[in-house]
Amino acid sequence: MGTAPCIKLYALLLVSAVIVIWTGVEIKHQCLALDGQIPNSDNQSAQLTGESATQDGWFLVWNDEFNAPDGTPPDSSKWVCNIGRINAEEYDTDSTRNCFQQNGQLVIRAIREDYGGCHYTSAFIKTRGKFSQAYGRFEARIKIPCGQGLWPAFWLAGAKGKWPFCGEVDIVENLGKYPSKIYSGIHGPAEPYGRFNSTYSLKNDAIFADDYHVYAVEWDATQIKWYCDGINYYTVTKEQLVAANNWVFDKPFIISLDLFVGGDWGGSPDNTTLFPADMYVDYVRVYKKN
Ligand SMILES: [Ca+2]
Repeated sequence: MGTAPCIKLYALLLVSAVIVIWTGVEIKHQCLALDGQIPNSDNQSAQLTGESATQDGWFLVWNDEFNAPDGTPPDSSKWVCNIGRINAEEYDTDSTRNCFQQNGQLVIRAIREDYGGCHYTSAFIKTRGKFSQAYGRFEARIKIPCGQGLWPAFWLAGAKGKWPFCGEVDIVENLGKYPSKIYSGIHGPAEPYGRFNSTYSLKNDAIFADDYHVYAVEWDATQIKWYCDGINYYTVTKEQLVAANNWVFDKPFIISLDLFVGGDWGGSPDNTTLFPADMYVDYVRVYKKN
């Protein structure tokens, strides 16, 4: 074999190796289709008694472990469903096709279907009129979906007043087209689309949708701190927000969970987006300090 064919062979091998590696990376970042199986939440919702009901001085005051029988809707003593086209492109329903409990978790399911003048249905539940609290640790263990046009969120809103004057704390939001990044922050009177926000990524840019993660805020009279799996990745202080005329965080807030579809921020789904798309919520827990 002469030198030139040998170089060609090496070049071919190199190109093949690059293609194999590149394909592997692509597969890693692909949003996988549901195989019809709803995952098990790994039973992180054990009995919350004694020691397990406290952590780092926080006492459990409200929770939903979503352990009701498979197929049941969210507990109406804790949640209300927002119905209609609220925010993005989907029609939110109170149907158990879009929101139900299974395998010890809440499933919020976005479906591609024509309904109520929209091309998608999904669900948006909140604790309005059922539960609100000022300050505390608000946490949820969630497996979000991914895919262009999906917009899952776990967030708090001031129980009274009009947005943005009521205030908003976005514990976690994700745009499905950026599956390795979550968004967190606040909105207030001076910052409807404000500058008090942050993003967070996992090690090696892992996809959030690949696993359950614990998303939380710890909020008191002086600051709000954001956590993912126990890591504090963002903090805003009352001092900063007062200076920016944005501190409206001394009053009760309600909890929201939703899976929006489309909208100005993340754009519409496209032919790569897989439906149905599921957001799995193992639990929501709220703690208070003594
Ligand atoms: Ca659970």
